[in-house]
Amino acid sequence: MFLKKGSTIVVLLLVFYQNTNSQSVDVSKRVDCYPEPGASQDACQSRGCIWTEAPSSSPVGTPWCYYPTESGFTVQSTGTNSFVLAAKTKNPYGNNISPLNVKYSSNGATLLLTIGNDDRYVPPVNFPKKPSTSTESLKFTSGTIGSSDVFSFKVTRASTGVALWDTSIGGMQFADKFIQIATYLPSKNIYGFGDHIHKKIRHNLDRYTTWPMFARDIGPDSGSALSTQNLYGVHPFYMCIEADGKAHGVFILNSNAQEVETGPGPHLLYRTIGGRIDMAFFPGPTPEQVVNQYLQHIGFPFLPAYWALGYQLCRWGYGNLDAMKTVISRNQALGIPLDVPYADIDYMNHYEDFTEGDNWSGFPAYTQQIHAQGLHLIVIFDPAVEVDYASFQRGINADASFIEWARDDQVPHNIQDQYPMAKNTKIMLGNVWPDRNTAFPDFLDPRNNTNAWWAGEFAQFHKTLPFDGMWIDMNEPSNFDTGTYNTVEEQLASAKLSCPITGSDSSLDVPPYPTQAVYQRNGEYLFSKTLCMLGKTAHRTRDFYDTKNLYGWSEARATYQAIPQVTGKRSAVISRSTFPSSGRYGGHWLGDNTARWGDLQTSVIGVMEFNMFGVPYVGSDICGFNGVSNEELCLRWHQFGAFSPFSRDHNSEGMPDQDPAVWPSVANAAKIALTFRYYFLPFLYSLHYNAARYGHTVIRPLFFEFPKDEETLNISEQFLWGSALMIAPALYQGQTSVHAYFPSDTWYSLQPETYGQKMFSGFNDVNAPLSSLTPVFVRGGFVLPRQSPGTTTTASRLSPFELLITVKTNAASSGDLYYDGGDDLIPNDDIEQHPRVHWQFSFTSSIAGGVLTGNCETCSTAVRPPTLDIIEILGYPSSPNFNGFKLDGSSVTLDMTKTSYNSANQRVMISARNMISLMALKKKFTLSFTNLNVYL
Ligand code: MIG
Repeated sequence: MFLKKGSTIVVLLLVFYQNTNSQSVDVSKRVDCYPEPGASQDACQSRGCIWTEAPSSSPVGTPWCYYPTESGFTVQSTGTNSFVLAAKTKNPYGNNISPLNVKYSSNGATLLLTIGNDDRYVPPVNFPKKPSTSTESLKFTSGTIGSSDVFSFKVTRASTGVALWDTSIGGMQFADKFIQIATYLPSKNIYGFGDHIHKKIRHNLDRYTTWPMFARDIGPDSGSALSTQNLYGVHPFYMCIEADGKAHGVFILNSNAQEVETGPGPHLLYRTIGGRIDMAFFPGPTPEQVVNQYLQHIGFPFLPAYWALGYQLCRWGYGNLDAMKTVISRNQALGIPLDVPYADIDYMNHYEDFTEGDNWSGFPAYTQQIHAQGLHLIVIFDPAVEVDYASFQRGINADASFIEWARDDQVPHNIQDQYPMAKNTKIMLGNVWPDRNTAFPDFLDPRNNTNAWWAGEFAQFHKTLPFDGMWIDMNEPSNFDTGTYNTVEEQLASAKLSCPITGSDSSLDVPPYPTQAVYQRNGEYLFSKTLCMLGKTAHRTRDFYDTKNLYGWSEARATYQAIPQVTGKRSAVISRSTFPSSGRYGGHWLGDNTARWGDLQTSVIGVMEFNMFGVPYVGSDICGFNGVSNEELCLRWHQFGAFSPFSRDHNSEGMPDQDPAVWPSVANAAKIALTFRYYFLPFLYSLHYNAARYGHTVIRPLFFEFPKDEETLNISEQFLWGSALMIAPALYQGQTSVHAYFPSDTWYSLQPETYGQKMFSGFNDVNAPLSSLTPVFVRGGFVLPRQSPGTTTTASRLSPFELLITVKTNAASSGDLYYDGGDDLIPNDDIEQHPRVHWQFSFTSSIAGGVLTGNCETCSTAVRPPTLDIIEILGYPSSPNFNGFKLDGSSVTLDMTKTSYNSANQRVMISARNMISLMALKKKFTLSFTNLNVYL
């Protein structure tokens, strides 16, 4: 008690010290004033900032040059929920905009805040912004910093008074190309921001770390201790768990190059180089509710076709169709569940979209063949099209837009004029996979010409090759070897796309502060490996500088929206670049990882993070993409990958084969893990339905379900399917057991060796055999639907349904089952109108017996689900009387060859052919039974 009081005094003294002496800010609370290289005392002070060397005991990355706390804007006038600010502090990267508007409002329980005037660029993303609900509310209050007149604000949780944001740390800036805002945070439990490689799911706020967010064709680097590189997509969203376990989320809508610096204050500093700051604060109070509120705002994920939940086998470098056939059939021959063969760019004619190469002449016939087996085909498409063939000509004819130069005198005619189809256009030509130059479709064209042409290309090609899903790659967008120029002569001398780095045309390509995305890559620019920022998009209405991060998002949308006229069936689009709300249109693979253990470990975190980002259909390249994989790694990766919503083995060109059939041990482990997956697909599909219909996650970190258990807050190598199934994969070389954490609750093992056993709470070492099932556990209190697995989802979904009921003492068990046509379209994404059955189950038991009830929440007679034939109960303490089962009051005759009670592991198995109809007409059922040793 005494000690506590003492430390409070110390804190108060520090605050006092700061307020009275603006010349020094504690090393943990500094807002960096010189984020680019080359800081010096003079340069720092000429920015109006403070220079204090940090002692070596300071947190890693402590800035020596930092803003005075009392820096930012003052209030010029105050309106209703709004302020007009005036610049007070100097901005090192241009003049601060003054007057500057700040407005806030609420949308249900979500608090919205905009900083920036109406003439500023706003990303054209069209979010649904459904009002959220919560048991909690947030409050906005404004104030001034210290004894100054500098504006600051707080967003507080009304119930506890905890400040989620408190900008009195200072340092706010708002120039045309340099905007920043900093805030204290209520705790160091910060999750999200993407996409990056995180070695732990929780950020490390004991040090200063800057994470650039700028979509780029850069593969994940899990090999170094810390790699802060931005990857393919941009997700300015984070979640925070407060000291009492309550969660909130914050989203900043901005599509410019941007970055976030987290620090030990705890605090964060957000910077962007364009647009404005459009924030949404989500009150939770549970982590799942935070994601739910976020998804109400940005949009719910798409529902993948059922087949897309099957195992997928891919590689780059098949060389020809026969190579592909060989790999697919050798895995099928081993009985490995397999739904989706893939073709990478190899299948194209000279890497031209919508064409087939000479070595692939039998591809359409093969596609018919795999369809006949109940399999589905996904093929790759790149966004950039060569400017000398039919697809491009049709685009020109259709008046589709492509990313353009701003003016004709910027066009390098030496390149342009080689192409009759592009000659009289301003289209910015690049170089990607095709032999000759390419154009980049402008999917933001508001006239829809581009998207209509794009859909038409798919539709036409589909008539030749009846693929089922679309894999869209290179959409950061990636361009090879983008160069630089100072003069027009230099530009004309280059055979490649080059961008201006001097002169008035360079203002977008070489802005005053290009973010760490540039500084951390020596010699690079914003345009490196992509197009020039001065390009025009959205049919000449916007700068590529502003919209670049939306490229993959807009391509995913165009591709998703093409599906009805292409396959005419529900499908799956997999996109490399993503942005908030990409999940509405497709899934994501985590990009070009490497066949290393570290990459397997970070994959677990990546899958959890993309679920927070509203892209639940996600997975890593199983066995590793770059580099040579090996038997043990590939085996463990399959044991984990079988539990990723998107489950695909993928390999780079030139690497030795790594499909399961290469090694008998991998084939065996993959078969076991995938067979388990296929058994539980009805549960996984129901989770995806709940994501699509209500805005939920599919995969959850442990802290989502147990946020008050501090131990869970940094568990990075275990995860849950929904609330009920916990997976603790082996992720290290030579590992034979997993030191797994079991939050205080009832957990049953589903591993065959310990099946049905209750697990102790806390850390347990669980066996992780190479030759058996991944450590997987089910939580008490749930009802999970499943179906006896076939080797395709097409076959599996015809099996009778089963329920796995897990008992939790003194509590009911509940769960749900979603079933529909599996691959029928959902017109206008209106899932409410979609023909389906959605059952809610509840199981209660007492010493006397048990009762299972089913209620069909939404029931369409157009859907004909198989019957429910098998019920398994784990943790049932006494034997049911198998002669006394009643379904809606009538006796049920059980199949006694498949019905049993095992008292050793308290497991009940109940089976009867066609036991319970799940058809719409039923609407509800009650199955009840008494226990044997009870005499009433
Ligand atoms: O420049 O299509 O991330 O999955 O195999 C590489 C070839 C292009 C990158 C993708 C990868 C794919 C590869 N692509």
